[in-house]
Amino acid sequence: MAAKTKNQVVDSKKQFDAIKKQFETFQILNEKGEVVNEAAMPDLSNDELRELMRRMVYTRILDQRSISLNRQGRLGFYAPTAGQEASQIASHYALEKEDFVLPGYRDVPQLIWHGLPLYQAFLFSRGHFRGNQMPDDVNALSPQIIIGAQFVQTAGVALGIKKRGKKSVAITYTGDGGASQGDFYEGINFAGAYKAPAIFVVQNNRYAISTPVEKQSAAETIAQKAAAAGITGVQVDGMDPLAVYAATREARERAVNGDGPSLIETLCFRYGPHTMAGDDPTKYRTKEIENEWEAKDPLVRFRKFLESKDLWTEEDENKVIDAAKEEIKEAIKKADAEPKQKVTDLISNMYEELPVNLVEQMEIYKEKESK
Ligand SMILES: Cc1ncc(C[n+]2csc(CCOP(=O)(O)OP(=O)(O)O)c2C)c(N)n1
Repeated sequence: MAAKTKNQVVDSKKQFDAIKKQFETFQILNEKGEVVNEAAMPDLSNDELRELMRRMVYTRILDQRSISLNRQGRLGFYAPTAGQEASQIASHYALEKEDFVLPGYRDVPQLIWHGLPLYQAFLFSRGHFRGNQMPDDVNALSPQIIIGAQFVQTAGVALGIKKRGKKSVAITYTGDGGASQGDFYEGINFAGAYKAPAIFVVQNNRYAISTPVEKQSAAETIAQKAAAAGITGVQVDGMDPLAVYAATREARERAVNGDGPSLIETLCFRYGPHTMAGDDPTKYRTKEIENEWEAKDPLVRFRKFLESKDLWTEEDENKVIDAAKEEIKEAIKKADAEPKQKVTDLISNMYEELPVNLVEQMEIYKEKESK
């Protein structure tokens, strides 16, 4: 009897090819600052476009000054942001004031643009409790240090927003390394199941400290992980501010319209080290890779685009740079003037009602601090 040929159960190649087609990188502005996707152009006025540029230039200067202040010993923990301005600032620009921001440790710029005073951001860097106290009108949590934890928290905050019937969203940020954590999967899955109004942003800057993204996952994109959670996923050119803005704005609309959460992967690069604690990027990436990414720079690209529309000049840019430097100088002075943190501050800021053992310790420290 002739052997019967069996049908293949799964055609893996076909499956992967289909997935790949669904998660192609979304772009509006190419590296030369030319619009390559007119149909997707976001609805931003000339003033709004200029404001987006202002914020990105300011943030680049803040990064340069923060690195320098850190080297002078005037700041503590600092994770550089240059190269990620489009991913950070343009995504935040698509939000509304009432939206809730849950940042990672590299996402201090979004907090500042959401309303955290700069001097408090400096205090956060110094590990001072005042840096973690959001003003009442700023819907945000402090930067999360535990990789991925903010994804679970965001699912919860978004569910809370839904239960209160509010038309707002919770947005969170992590890196490509964060997308390997269990919390990432739990967060997107839970938010998907409850159609919670959440936006999950993964800034894929290609390295989790020194580990390249290729070693983190066999999946071709991080965006495609959305499919397993039953939510919308998109991979965006994270050096293109207009693409990041458009994708985030659309995700926000989906969320507030009750159509559930989205996962946005932004392809970007951090030009500096992982943090200022001493890693050396030359140990894990080549100059060629760095040059390749610097050629995609979001500020250069957006500047070219704005200049082509007569919306930006060198004078405009210098004004922003000077104002940023001045504000940073004032903010660091204000941070310096903040009373030193005491042990009793830590204890009293942690609990509304002190547990018995801390009542005792509080007395001991009060006594010590009074001397
Ligand atoms: C749960 C947990 N594991 C390990 C660390 C140590 N750690 C700090 S940053 C980092 C890499 C994160 O990389 P990625 O998520 O890609 O973000 P990026 O720093 O590139 O923005 C690791 C492993 C941590 N903070 N939390």
